[in-house]
Amino acid sequence: MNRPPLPQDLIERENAARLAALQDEYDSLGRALNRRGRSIDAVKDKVKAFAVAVPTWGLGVGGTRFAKFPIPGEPITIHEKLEDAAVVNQLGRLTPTASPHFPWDKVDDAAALREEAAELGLGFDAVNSNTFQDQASQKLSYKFGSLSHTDRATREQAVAHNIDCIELGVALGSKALTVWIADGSNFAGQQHFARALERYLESMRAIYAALPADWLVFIEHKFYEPAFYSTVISDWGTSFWAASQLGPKARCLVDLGHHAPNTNIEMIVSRLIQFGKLGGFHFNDSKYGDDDLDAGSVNPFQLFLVFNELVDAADRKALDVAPAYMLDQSHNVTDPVESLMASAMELQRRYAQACLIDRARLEQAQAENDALMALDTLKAAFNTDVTPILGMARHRSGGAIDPLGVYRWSGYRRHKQNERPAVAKQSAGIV
Ligand code: LRH
Ligand code: MN
Repeated sequence: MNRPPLPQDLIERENAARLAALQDEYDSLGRALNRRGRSIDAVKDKVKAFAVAVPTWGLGVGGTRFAKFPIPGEPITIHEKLEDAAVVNQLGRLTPTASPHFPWDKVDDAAALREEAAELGLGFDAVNSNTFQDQASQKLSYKFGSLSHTDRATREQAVAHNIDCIELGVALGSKALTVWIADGSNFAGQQHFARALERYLESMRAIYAALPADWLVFIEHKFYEPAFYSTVISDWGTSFWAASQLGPKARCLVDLGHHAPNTNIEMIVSRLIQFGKLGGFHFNDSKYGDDDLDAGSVNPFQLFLVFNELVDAADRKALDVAPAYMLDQSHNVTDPVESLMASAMELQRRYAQACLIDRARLEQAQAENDALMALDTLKAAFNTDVTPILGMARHRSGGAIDPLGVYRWSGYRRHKQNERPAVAKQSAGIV
């Protein structure tokens, strides 16, 4: 990281004041885990290797159709967003990549942007296409769909955009394209379900054919919104079918907020792993719809159970491709840097706990149908406070033991307020 956004000595100074306490807590947890036959250093090393990508669109403040409340100093350009992403990574040391969205992040010189990001210690994860909005220069509207539109020219326009995204992604060093489409209907009878899906597949075949040899395409399902009667790619089954029709480079992406309330998402993850089609995640949390809340802020146990499936699969060598971990959140009432840091560490926490599950004890309980012992085995890990492991992993990676404290202490957002043009209040008005 040649151009760290924060003075590294600030982090070192703050760490120095906290190291003794951290070491004491780490040693104490280490002794407790030893009694459970676990090596705290082994878990710490796994945690140090854990990484998740931040969404460029999550670095600005989010909003709803009712309103958006900008914060002073929020980033608008991709350049400002990368700077803030570098702060998240410098303090937490677990978000070394950003996932861009086109055309929101489009630049004329992608190679220069790649260099700029590298200077900040960042790379690029999967690129995201956008055929759910009409751009000013666009000829044909996506009002009635994109890759599944009844009009061939509109489908071809959407395919061409996705191929543009691949070319931009190649220049940025990315290795995957995420395709989420809003296509669907608002009224019964408005759309022929089967024909729409056939048209979608035909379009995806053209996108698939344009993928470089070492690339993947992630199909992101969502059960509703913005379509409110039917959605073309509404669930994991349809996504799985499409990915299977396309070929080995097509995988399914699980956005945690894209399921009906109380859906057993960890079982969907298990199925996609078993069927060899799990490609990646958009981590967030939700209570009602696609709320895009901070990961683990509503249902941390579900997040832990998702990582239980991932750690179990890794132990069984059931994953031919490492799933892509990405956050996809909308920060309406918090500072995006703080929310992304906290959310990335929340994922790391649930992963660390999943690494502590006594799998032999769990398998025995499952074999003996000892339901309570099975749950107790999971809860023993979920109830383990792994804070010292996360702190030590950050410290050993050059990050801050207390990232939130150091961030607020640094006054970074205040500095940016003076540097960046104020964002006009946008009364979205019911859209
Ligand atoms: C759709 C979605 C998709 C992105 C968008 C910003 O709800 O999750 O992943 O393209 O949010
Ligand atoms: Mn998403």
